Amino acid sequence: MKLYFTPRTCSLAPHIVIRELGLDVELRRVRIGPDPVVADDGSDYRRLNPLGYVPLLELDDGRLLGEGVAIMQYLADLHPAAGLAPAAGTFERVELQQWLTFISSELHKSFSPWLFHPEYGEQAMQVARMRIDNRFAHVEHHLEGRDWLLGDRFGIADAYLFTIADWSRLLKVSLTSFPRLAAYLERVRARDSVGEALRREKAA
Ligand SMILES: N[C@@H](CCC(=O)N[C@@H](CS)C(=O)NCC(=O)O)C(=O)O
Repeated sequence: MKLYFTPRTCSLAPHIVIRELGLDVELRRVRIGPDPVVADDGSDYRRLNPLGYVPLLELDDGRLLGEGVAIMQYLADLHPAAGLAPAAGTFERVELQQWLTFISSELHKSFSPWLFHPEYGEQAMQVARMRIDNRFAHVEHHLEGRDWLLGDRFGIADAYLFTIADWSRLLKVSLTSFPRLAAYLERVRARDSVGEALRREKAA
């Protein structure tokens, strides 16, 4: 398999999942932007993903899978014994999907314009900041008495929440009002899988 990724972006989440599972996946770096290209050969990335964004997973038989939450669930389901996602058809799985959707639509896509689209202007940034603060308060409340988002073990929702919430550091957003979230991010960062994914992205 190949994972098309860009360092420090949302593609880190499926990359962490790959490291958690110990999968032998080839990393292919993409330079995102108006004319996205695959970094090592300069080919037009839109020929693989017409939407131009990462992440994208290419299976060994050539099939392509886009959207981070779909990629993470696919990978977790290939190796159910690793326990990164509850079994499909259970209430716990739907709870996982509830969190994945929350992270995707309420956090990820609130951060995106702020991080990647300065042309939206100051007002849009202020709206994003307020929205993120409100959503972080929800996470902070949920983390009371918990180490991980769901159940008593690390899972794919944690890989995703870490990836997105850690953008706070890039944007110099203080997490002093969210001490549980801050401690949670350090807990996730301390995992071997996360260290390995960050190292490989830096070296790629
Ligand atoms: N819905 C997609 C969004 C992916 C996304 O926003 N990717 C960003 C990086 S975090 C990107 O590649 N942006 C470049 C662009 O939109 O042109 C997903 O969740 O996988």
